[in-house]
Amino acid sequence: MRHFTNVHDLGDLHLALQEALEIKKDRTKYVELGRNKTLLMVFFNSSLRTRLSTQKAAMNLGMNVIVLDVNQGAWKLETERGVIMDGDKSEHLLEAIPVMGCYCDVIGVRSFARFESREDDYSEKIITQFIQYSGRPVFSMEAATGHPLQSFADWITIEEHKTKERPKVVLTWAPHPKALPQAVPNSFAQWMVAVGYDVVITHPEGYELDERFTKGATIEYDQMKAFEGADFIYAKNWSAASPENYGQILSKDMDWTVSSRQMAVTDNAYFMHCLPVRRNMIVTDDVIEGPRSLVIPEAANREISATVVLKKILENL
Ligand code: AN0
Ligand code: CP
Repeated sequence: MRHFTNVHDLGDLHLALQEALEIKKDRTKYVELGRNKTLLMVFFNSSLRTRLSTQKAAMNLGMNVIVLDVNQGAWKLETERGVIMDGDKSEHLLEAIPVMGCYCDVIGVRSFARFESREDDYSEKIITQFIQYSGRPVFSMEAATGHPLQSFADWITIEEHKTKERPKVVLTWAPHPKALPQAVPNSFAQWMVAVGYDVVITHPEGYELDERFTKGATIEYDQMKAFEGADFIYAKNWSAASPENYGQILSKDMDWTVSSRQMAVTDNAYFMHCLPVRRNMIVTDDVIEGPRSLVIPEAANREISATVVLKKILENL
């Protein structure tokens, strides 16, 4: 594998899952693979889990790691070509990217949707430029429209906990005070369909996700109906994805907050969320603290998904 921005980059998914379970038993089994190789992690946005788990994954593989927080200490970067740079931005991404490539062997990029233009976000303008101009393998640490390292970890977590061959997995929208990207729900829907689960997505009208990610899933606008018989509930807020309302908040309806009321109609479902989560907006205290909550095992599996992805990239260097 050269670059990783999508479930389809990983190749045979079931082999990848076996590798993940093998690595989980012996995390440093491939510690020689990354010796004298350097990972550069570039963050345009905040992170707790991705930062720590990806660095840990690189350490499992014996790599050296450099972390760059672009907005804290680096020059402000211009991203548009053709701009007269007489404002506050001192450097252009078109120089910065190849320079970054000089100091490392692999680059991880976190660059959220900016909500300035749906076209720019959905063409993955920033991470695509890293792929084009860095000369290095690039992987997504959450880009504008996807967060595949998260979905891979979510999949590992479901495989570890499922009791049915083909569980019912429900992705539910939940309210949030700020406009959030569609990256996590996009990747989750796409990954869950790709591995063949029974996938239902529920959200208020207007929150339809792009079909390129949801094809194969069932859309159900009635949240209670969607939850019936579910084995896994995956909550997430996202802002509107449609061209007409792109990036807007259309609802803050607290009836959608996941509580014991909805969990009661599931088949004793597990609760999942990628974190960070706002309690009593997305999910009530009792559900996230309850015995069926998987939020911590999911986060733990981020180290595993990142180790598998980095291993595959290193094997192809
Ligand atoms: C981000 C998002 O919704 O995409 C990161 C989630 C992993 N969340 C926030 O910005 C709160
Ligand atoms: N789930 C996740 O990616 O968390 P961070 O934003 O803290 O990295």
